[in-house]
Amino acid sequence: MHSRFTIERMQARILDIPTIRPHKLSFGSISRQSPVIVQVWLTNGATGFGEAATIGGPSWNEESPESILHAIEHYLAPALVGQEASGFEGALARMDKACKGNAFAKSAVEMALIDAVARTLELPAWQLLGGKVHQSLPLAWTLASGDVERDLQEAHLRLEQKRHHIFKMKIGARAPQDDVAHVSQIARGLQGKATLTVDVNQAWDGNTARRYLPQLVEAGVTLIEQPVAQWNVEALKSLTATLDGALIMADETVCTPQDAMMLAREKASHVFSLKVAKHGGLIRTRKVAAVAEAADIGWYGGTMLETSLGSAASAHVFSTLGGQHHGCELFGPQLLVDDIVEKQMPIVDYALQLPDGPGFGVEISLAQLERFDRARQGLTAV
Ligand code: MUC
Ligand code: MG
Repeated sequence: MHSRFTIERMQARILDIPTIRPHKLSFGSISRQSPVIVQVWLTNGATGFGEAATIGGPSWNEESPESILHAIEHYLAPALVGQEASGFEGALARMDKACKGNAFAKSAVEMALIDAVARTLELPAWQLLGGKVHQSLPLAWTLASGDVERDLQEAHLRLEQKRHHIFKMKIGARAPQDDVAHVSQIARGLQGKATLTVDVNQAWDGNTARRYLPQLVEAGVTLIEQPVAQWNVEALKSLTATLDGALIMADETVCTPQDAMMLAREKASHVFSLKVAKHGGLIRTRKVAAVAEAADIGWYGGTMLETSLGSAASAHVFSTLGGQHHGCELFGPQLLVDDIVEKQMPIVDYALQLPDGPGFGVEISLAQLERFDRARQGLTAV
């Protein structure tokens, strides 16, 4: 039986978009982002777009732009074409049956389905996700140029422009004492005008974290993201129990609702960084958030440095979440030299404003998709 929402066709492509400056993380430096963009067409004539971005190919976790494209073209699209788009849980189940794991790839497809269905109904996506409770969220910026002077310049400018007053520093690439010195210099330079957080991206072992995190707290850091390896739940647990003056946030460790449940049971984090890609879509992001809320764990609106498409989709699901939140970091569009939407989400008084139009409230520029298409640019994997 053909419904109003039958999926007619799906197409995916990799874009390559340079960043405005090198972005340095514990595992390497990136100078371009390579989001995979999915477009889905329904038989009713509606179309929707989805996105999944990784950072540094497959160096943030197992998935890469190339693996995402492959999974979509060879397994996920064939499992869904001819099926019903509006039964999102059903679509997720079909994708799970066709393909284990591959959360990023599934998230891009689910995002496109939600966009297409919401556009058919002329509703913003948040209406299909439980209704919004936030119209805006405080927006962090990441200082990751690797250079103190440049970081401070960026921070001062963004404070002046009233764009950001939460700054996250990416550490873990250098010796821990050098990271402490770098963070302390930034903290002194900002003289209490900003909230400071760090993301170690799994770089430290438990003993290094127990030794150096108190020094970062002393310097003024209040939120510490993924200080130890993804598997090191014991260290996350001991830090959560003993570190005074700052909160421990899980990122790479919390992907599935089962990961969330395990961390809640182990009391191994104060906050979860939520990311649509690693949870496998908007619906599953809500499931992870539900575990957080039930366990009195806070949430943070994380990013994989998506364009305005993935960032707007993330903003829609984050806008529906109750419980304690610590703002968001959907600043990807600002780190890229250009975007794929006609109009970016506004930032007012240090907060990202939810775009309220149909779907995710952003209009894709087909010309920009063409311009950054990897196949057209003749580029290869990172
Ligand atoms: C991460 O691990 O959180 C988010 C912001 C940023 O600068 O890098 C990412 C990845
Ligand atoms: Mg992180």
